[in-house]
Amino acid sequence: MSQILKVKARQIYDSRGNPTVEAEVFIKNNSAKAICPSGASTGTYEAFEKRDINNKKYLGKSVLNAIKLVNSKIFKKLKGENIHNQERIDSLMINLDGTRQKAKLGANSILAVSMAVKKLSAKVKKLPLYKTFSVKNNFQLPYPLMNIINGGAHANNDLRIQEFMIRPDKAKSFSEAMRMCFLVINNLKKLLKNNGLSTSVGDEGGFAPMISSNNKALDLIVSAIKKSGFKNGKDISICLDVAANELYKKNKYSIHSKNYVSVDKSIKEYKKIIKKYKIKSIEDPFAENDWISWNKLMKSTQKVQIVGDDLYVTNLERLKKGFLNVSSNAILIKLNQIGTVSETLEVIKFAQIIGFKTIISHRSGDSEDTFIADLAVGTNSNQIKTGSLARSERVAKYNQLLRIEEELGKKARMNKIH
Ligand code: 2PG
Ligand code: MG
Repeated sequence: MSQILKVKARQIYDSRGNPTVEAEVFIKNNSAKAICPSGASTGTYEAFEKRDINNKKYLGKSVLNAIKLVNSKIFKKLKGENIHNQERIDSLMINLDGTRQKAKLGANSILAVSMAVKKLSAKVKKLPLYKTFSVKNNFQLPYPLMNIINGGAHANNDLRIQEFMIRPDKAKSFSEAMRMCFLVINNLKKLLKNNGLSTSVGDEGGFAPMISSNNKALDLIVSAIKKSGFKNGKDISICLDVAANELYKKNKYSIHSKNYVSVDKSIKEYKKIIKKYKIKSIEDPFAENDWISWNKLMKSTQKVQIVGDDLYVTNLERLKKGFLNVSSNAILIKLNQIGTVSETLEVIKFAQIIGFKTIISHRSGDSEDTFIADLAVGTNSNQIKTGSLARSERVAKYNQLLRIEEELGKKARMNKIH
C-alpha cells in the first residue's frame, strides 16, 4: 500500500517567473506533490541547482534535464520503496547522485521528490504535516520575521542591506503577531507615500523604495512602528539580513555605504546602528569564508542574534565549524541549500542541541508550497522568515501558520524569543 508506484516531475514557474521543479509521488490510490524554491543571493557551498544553461529557448533557465532525471533515474531507484521511510529514500537519492553538492542530479530534482514523499507519508497517516516532524506535542508557533523593506539583490534600488525585517516580540499569539506586522506595514506604506516614495514591492513582498541609505530605511521603519502604537526594541524589533557575500571585496565591505571599508570599521558601524535602532538580529553580517570577522562581531556584541545563512548553507559540517569558531548563535534553515528533508532535519536537531536558534526560511524565488510553515512548527523552530504581507507565495506560509494555530486551539503557544 505504501510502496512508490510512480515519481513524476514537471516544469512549472516560481514567484519570479522562472522555471522550477514540481515533483509528484504516487502510491496506490494516493499521491502528493511539492515544489522546489530558488535563491538569488546564494552561497557558494549550497547544493547545486540544475538548470539547462545551454537551452536558449528558456534563456538557460529551464529545468527540463532535472525533470528528465526525476522521471527516469530517480523514479527507477525509488520504485517499490516505502514512503514512510524518509531517511532511506533520501539516502538512496544522495547515493545515486554521489557528489558532495548534488551536482549530478541537482538538489532541485532531489528536494522536490523528498518533500513530496514527506507530504504523502503524512497524508497516508492522516496527520497534518507539522505533526510528522520531531515535535510530538506542545507545539509552538514561530515568530515571523517580516521583510518589509527589500534591497540588495532582491530589489531594483540602491539599498546595501538586502532585508529590513520586523519581529513582533511582544505578540502572545501568532494571529496577534500578524496583526502587529499588518499595522506597521500599513503605516509604512502611508509614510512612503507621504515622502513621495514608491510603494511597489520587491521579490519578497517588502517595499522597494528608491532610497540608498540604510539609515533612511531604518528611520522609516522606526516611524512606522511608533505610528502603529508600538515601542521599537520592546514590542517590535528590527532585524536585518545583510547578505554580505554580495558586499565583499578583498577583505573589505561596503555594507554601510558604497565605499569599501575594513572589518573593524564595519563592526564599529554595526554597533552604531544596533544601538541607535535597537536592532536585535543580523543575518550574514560578513561573507561566507570570513570566519574570523564573524567571531569578532560575536565577541563585540551582546544580546544580538547573529544568524548564519550563506555561512552555513544548512550544512552540518559548516555548522560544526561555526560552532567551534563561535561564529553565530542562530542558523537560517533552507531545505534547498542542502537538498533533502532528512539532512535538513539533522541540521536542525544539531543546531538545537548546541543551543542555536533555528529560523526556517523561504527563498527569494518561491511558490505556493507551504511546506516550510509546517516544518517550523514541527521542529519547534523559533522564527520563520517568509517575506512580507504581500505576494501570495509569501502570505501563503503565514496563512498556513494561522490555520495551524486555529487547529491547535487552546494548546497553541508562541515560541520563546529570549
Ligand atoms: C536570504 C534569502 C531569503 P535568497 O538571503 O536569506 O530571504 O534570499 O533566497 O535570494 O538567497
Ligand atoms: Mg540570507
